[in-house]
Amino acid sequence: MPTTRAQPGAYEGDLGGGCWARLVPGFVSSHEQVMQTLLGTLPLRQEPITMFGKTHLTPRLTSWHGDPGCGYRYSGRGFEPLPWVPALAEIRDRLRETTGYAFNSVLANFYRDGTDAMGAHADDERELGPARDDIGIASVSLGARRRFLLRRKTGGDAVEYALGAGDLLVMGGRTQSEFKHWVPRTKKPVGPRMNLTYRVILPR
Ligand SMILES: O=C(O)CCC(=O)C(=O)O
Repeated sequence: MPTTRAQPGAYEGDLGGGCWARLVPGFVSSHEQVMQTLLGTLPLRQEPITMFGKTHLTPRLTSWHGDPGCGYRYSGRGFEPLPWVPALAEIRDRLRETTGYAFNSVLANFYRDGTDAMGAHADDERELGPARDDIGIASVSLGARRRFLLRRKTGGDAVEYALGAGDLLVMGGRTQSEFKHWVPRTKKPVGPRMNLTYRVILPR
């Protein structure tokens, strides 16, 4: 699959058509320590999800946190958030300042090794905001680097990042409407990685 590698270093990526992604390398400097704290705190587990009429367990561990009422539906299931824990709230506050988005929820994904993955999808559910044409997602990756690909729903080349080690990728504007993203499985030996995607959930 053809890919375009994202530039290293802080990077303002205009993807065209009101879509953009911005990479901030090493946003969380003590990323291994934060990951260990979160591993000891979050009730991470494999969730059953239903896709194309079949129910299976997610190939990664997850935990959903946020303000009360920030419920979220995906893959045919509704999730009510667990309360914030200090390490997640601390990063949320820095992200609010850095990006200007009023994040009120976060999904933690833990990839134990290269067999854990995330399939191609867009975070384009109706409850995400702050606006239909500006869905703000801040994705913070702790631990090992994994490939993260971003490609237009209509096809074409993918933009590829190697996200880990405290990197932050902010996606905004119409990116979720126009692009899909995914973290593929790998046969290469890779260490554990945790990804935190901060989101803005609109009130119901
Ligand atoms: O692990 C990642 O980098 C991607 C996570 C993701 O796509 C999501 O939570 O929607």
